[in-house]
Amino acid sequence: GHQGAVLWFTGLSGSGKSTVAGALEQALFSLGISTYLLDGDNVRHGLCRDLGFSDDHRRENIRRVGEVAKLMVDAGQLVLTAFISPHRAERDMVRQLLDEGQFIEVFVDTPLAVCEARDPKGLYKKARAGELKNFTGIDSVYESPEAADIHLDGEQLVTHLVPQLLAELRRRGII
Ligand code: GGZ
Repeated sequence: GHQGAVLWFTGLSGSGKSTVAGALEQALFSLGISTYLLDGDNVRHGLCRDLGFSDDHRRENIRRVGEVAKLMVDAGQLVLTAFISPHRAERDMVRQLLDEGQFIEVFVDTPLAVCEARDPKGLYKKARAGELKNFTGIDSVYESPEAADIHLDGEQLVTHLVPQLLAELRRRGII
């Protein structure tokens, strides 16, 4: 069995949040541990379809995701979330919603230049060209965690990062 908790991935667009969270989810599945991954793909098309990328809308996005994650943790789920979540205040707000030890902030620390070179969806290029406004890291803020529970080097391969995460989950008694 496992304890309900949220692994809250935060980082820039292109940092690897979704990739690492997805790979961790697969590894946990192989261990017989069920998880649920909340990310922009399943949230911004439904629950948060009315929200864009202004600071206020990002705040509301994170507030809603935090409340949903809390409900799922109350139901005993191990929840993974992959949102930029650029503001320290909202990440701390979600931490306050949960019990001590149930909120695990994971900083996927990938330099902006590396994210921009990866540019998997061509969004940095559009942002630099002024075709996409309020883009995180270009003309919208990203506040790096000062004391993340887990600090990942986003330039490492997932084959290195997943075992690191599994070890942290074991150490905390989550799995
Ligand atoms: C940042 C944007 C923007 C702007 C669209 N700024 O790399 P992606 O494409 O797949 O992930 C990004 C995603 C960010 O949504 P989140 O819900 O994680 O953001 S937040 O936590 O700040 O609410 C990116 C895409 O949406 N995207 N416009 N202006 N990312």
